[in-house]
Amino acid sequence: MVILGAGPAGLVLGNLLRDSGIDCVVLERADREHLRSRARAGYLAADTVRILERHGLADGLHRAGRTHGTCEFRTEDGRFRLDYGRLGRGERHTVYPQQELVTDLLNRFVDAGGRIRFETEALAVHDADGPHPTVTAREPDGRPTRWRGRYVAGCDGRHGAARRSLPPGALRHHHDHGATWLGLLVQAPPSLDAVGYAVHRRGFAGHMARTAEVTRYYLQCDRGTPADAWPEERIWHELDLRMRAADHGPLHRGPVIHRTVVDLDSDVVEPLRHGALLLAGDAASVLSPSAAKGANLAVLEAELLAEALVDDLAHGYPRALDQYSRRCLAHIWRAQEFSHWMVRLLHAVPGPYGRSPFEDSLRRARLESLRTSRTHQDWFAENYVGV
Ligand code: RFL
Repeated sequence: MVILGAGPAGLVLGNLLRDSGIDCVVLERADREHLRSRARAGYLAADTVRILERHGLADGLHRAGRTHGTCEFRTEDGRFRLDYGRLGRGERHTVYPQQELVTDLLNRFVDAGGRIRFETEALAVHDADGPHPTVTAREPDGRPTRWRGRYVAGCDGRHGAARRSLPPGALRHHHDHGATWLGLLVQAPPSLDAVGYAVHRRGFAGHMARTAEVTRYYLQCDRGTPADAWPEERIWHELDLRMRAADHGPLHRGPVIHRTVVDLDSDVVEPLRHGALLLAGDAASVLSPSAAKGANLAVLEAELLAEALVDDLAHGYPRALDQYSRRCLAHIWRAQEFSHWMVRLLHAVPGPYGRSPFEDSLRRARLESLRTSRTHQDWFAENYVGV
């Protein structure tokens, strides 16, 4: 079994297969240090935590993660809080930075004798329509190599070799939400004890705790803005205005330690299985980060895929593998639907004729419904924490 990519999807899959005695190798383009420091997600759903617990992969997040169950919306009409941990199914997030989770998964895999090749870039998957697929790769010294396995798991993200190797018939749904975020990691404690979503005429701003010393902020910016375009002064000025710091309290400032620009788009590959090539995580579908679902789906899909592969390879039952794509797509489209709803709740995206007062009024009505309707709040909570 060859696994492409050592993100949450590839490493959960690798650990579960190894624990079941299935021989596998993980090919990872980056070096170990890069994996340990790549900051992305932070909010793990209750289902994700249960999956990690079930397989003995949750020690780190139990030690250092913090549960979280409140979000705050700030709008021109004031602010309101939703204790989503008490709404819907009564479930909370666990805040645990993705790079910590990846480090835990990697350590556990390597300690158990798992094989991983760092700085080895997969180039293409070949012969996926037969029983002997291969992967061509480039070793750290530039040498080409070829890897064989009964199956290849494409867990190498949206720009990886798995997607490039899909047969012409594969369907790729793509939706551009039109909005762009400047994502910032700031060396400062969180400014509020809630996830903060600010809807403002100047654009969206978001606040998400990461650790006691590091906080993530997002600022909507124009498409094409380079990550380093805004000086720190401008960043804090915009955050103060959009988060309405003058009304609701100052933000804790600190140096910006990381910047990234994210165009909000979504896509889904259908199906997730193409013969011996199976997709999971971002390689299968990408969600806008507005609803914090990507890493959670990656873990869920990795568990479903591991179970199906063990059924097939260890017990000779191919049924779960045949159903893998259909089962994942049901979760993926639910998550896509909710994150699409979140994008429209939080942003004014100028259309071809500029800003639409009609859309602005719809968004205001949506927020008002969320503020006042318990039914709407329960629906929100269930979708916000669930995968
Ligand atoms: P990953 O984590 O991208 O890992 C893929 C791995 O594959 C390697 N790779 C290759 N290896 C070999 N050969 C090749 N040709 C290769 N090409 C790539 C890469 O080096 C990498 O190590 O994919 P995976 O495992 O599917 O996990 C997906 C998640 O990382 C992603 O969905 C989330 O980070 C999305 N996301 C969030 N998800 C959440 O659930 N909660 C959040 O709070 C959250 N916040 C975020 C996010 C994504 C963000 N960005 C940067 C888009 C915040 C941001 C800013």
